[in-house]
Amino acid sequence: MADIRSEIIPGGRPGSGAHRAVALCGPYLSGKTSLLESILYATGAIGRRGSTRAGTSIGDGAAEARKRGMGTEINVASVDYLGDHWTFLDVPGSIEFQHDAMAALAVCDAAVVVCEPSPERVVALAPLLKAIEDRHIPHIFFINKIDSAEARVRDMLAALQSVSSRKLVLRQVPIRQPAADGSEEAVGYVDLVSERAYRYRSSGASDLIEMPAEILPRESEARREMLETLSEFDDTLLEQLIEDVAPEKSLIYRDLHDEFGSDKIAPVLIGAGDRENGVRRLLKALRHDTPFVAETAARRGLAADGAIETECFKVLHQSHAGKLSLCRVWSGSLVEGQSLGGQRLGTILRPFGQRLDKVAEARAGEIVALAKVESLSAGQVLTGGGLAPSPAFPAVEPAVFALSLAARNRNDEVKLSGALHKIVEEDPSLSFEARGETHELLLRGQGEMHLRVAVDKLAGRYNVAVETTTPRVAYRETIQASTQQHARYKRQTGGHGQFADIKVEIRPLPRGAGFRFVDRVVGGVVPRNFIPAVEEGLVEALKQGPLGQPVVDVEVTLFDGQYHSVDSSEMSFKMAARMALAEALPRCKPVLLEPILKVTVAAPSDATPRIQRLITGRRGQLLGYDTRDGWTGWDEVSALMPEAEIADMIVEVRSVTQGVGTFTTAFDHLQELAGRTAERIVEESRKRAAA
Ligand SMILES: Nc1nc2c(ncn2[C@@H]2O[C@H](COP(=O)(O)OP(=O)(O)O)[C@@H](O)[C@H]2O)c(=O)[nH]1
Ligand SMILES: [Mg+2]
Repeated sequence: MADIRSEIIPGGRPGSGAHRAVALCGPYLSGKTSLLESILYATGAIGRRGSTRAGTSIGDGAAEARKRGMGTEINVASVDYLGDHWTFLDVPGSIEFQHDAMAALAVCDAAVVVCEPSPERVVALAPLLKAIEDRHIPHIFFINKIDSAEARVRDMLAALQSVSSRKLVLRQVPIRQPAADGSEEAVGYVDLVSERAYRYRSSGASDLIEMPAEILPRESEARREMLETLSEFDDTLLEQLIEDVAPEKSLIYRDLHDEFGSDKIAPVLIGAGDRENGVRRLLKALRHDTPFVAETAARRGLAADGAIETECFKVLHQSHAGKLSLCRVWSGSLVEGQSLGGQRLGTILRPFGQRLDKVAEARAGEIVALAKVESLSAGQVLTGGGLAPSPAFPAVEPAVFALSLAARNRNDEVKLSGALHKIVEEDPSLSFEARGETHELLLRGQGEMHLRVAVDKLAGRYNVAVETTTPRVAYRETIQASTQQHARYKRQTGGHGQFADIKVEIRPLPRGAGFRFVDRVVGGVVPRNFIPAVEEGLVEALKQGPLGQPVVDVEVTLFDGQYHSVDSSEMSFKMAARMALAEALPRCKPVLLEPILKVTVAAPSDATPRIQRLITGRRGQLLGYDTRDGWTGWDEVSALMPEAEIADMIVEVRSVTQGVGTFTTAFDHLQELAGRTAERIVEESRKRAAA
C-alpha cells in the first residue's frame, strides 16, 4: 500500500529515521516492564526475552527494583523499528514513585497506558489519566493480559471511558474460544480498520487467518462504534456514514492519526504483553500515529527552530559515571565535547536498561544521558543561551509520609547529608529537613515504600547505613492558672558572691500568643542592665516545662526584686529567673498541647463516606466536603486532625481508594490534650530525657 498518509504528516514520516519517544505507563503490575521486554525482543534489540518475575528483564535492573520485583525508577531503552528510532520509557506504576512517571511523560511524544483487564480496577488509572489529559499527551490504552481476562472487552471499554474524558476508540476485538477448563480464552483478534483476523502465537507475530463467521456481528458493531466516534471530529466521514457509503481505509487511518495526534480520541488496543500478543499491532499504531519531535516541542511551547535545545527530565548519580542528566533533544543535535550555553558537554550516553552506550552525537528526538554536566538538573532546558526552567515541568506532589533518619555510625553524618542531596536531586518528590524542635533529620516522601527504597539507596549506592524511626510529634505545653513566685539566687564562694532576687507573676495567654515578657520594675529595684538577663533566663526555662515539652502561651511579669551592688550579675539574675519558673510552673496546672493540622483528603467520590469514617476514627473533626477542583467524580474532605494521627494515615487512605487517594496538610493550631494519651506522651518524653 502506497503510504498516502505520509504526505499529511507534519514533522516527519514513518521510516524516515526520526527519533520518537513513548512512555509506557499504568498501574503497578499491569505489565509495563514485560511489555517493554517484548517490544525489545520483537524489534530485535534483544535476542532473548527475559522476565520481571525471574529478574532477567532489561527494565527494573536496578538493585532496589530487582529486590522488590517492581519498578522504582524510569527504565529507558531504545530500538530501531522499520526505519525509525524509538526510545521507550517504562515508568514506575506505583503511586509512590509517580514523580518519575510524570517527568518521563512530560518529554514523550505519546503514552501507552497499560491496564489490567479488570473494570473494577480502572479507578487506579485516574491520577495518571488526569496528568496525561491535562498535558494533552496523545495516549493509547493497551488492555493487557487479555490471555487471562475474565471481563469482556466492551465492559472494560465502558469502565475506561468512565475515567477518561477523551473519546475512546476500540481498534480490535478479541476472538475467543472455549478453553480446556470451560472458560473462554482469547486466541486472536480482529483489526477493526483492516477487518482482518489474526491468531496469536505463543511467541512471534500473529498469523493472519480467515475471519471467523461467528465474530462478524460483534466485529461490525464495534467497527460502527469506532467510525461513529471518529466521525464526531470529521464531517467527511460523518456524511459517508449518514449516506451509508463505506469509507475508504485511508480516510479512517487519517482520522485515527489526526484525532489521536491532536488528543481528541484515545485508541484502545488489546493484547498480552508478556507473550508478544498484540505487541506488533501496538508498535505499528505507534509508528503511524505518534507525533514527531517538532510537533511535541510545539505542544510543549518549546522553540524547536533548529537551534540546539535539550531538556533534562531526570538526574541519576552513579558511582562510576558521576552525575547523569537524562535529556531529550528537542532540536538541533548534541555533540560530545561541545560547549552549549556555558556548559561543556562531556560524554553522551544512550541508556539501554542499566547499560550505557557511548555515542558521539544525539539528534533531535533522542533521549540520552549527558555525563557530568553539573548544573543541568530535571526541569531545565539548555540552549545556546544557557539554562532556563522547563515550561510546565511536573510539580512535586506534597509529601504524605516521613521517617526520622540517623546515621548508624556517627562519623557518617556528613556523608549522609551529601548522599541525601543526591537522592533528592534524583527524585525531587523526596525531601529532607533537619527539624530543630525535635532534633530529628526527617526524610519525607510519597509513602513508606518510597522512603524504604531511598534508605536502600543510601546503604547500597552511598554506603551510609541509617536507622529509621517514626518522627516525633512536636508537642508543647502551657499553663491554665496564674501564680506569683519569689526567687532568690544567692551563692557565697570565696571572693565575691552571686546575688539576685526577683518576684514574678505568671499567667496563661490565649492560644497562639507565644511568650510575652512584661517589665514592671519601678525604682530600679532590679537595675536596667540586668532585665534582659531575667528575660533570657525565663526563655531558657520555658524550653522544657514540667511535662517535658516547650512551654508556650504564657506571660511573665517582673514586678519586684532586689540586687547587691557587688555580688549581682547578669548570670545571677538569669539563674533567679530559671529558678522562679522551675518552682512556679508545676503549680500553674500545666497541660499538654498537641499540634492539630488542617487536612484535605482527595479521593474518588464513592470512597468519601469511608474517608469520613477514617478521619473520625482518628480523632479528626470533619469540616466538610466539596468536589475536587478540576477532577470529575472526585471529592475533597477537609478536617482538623491531630498530627499524631496523620503519620501513617496514607496507608489507610490508599487502602480505601484503590491506592489513588491522597492528602495535603497545613498546621492549624495547638490544642489541649489530657487523659491517658497525654499521660503516655509525658511518660515517653521523661524516659527519653532520662536515657
Ligand atoms: N497473564 C499475563 N501476565 C502478564 C502479562 N504481562 C505481564 N504479566 C505478568 O504481570 C506481572 C507484572 O508484570 P510487570 O511487567 O513487572 O508489570 P509492571 O509493574 O507494570 O512493570 C508479572 O508477573 C508478569 O509476568 C500478560 O500479558 N499476561
Ligand atoms: Mg515495571
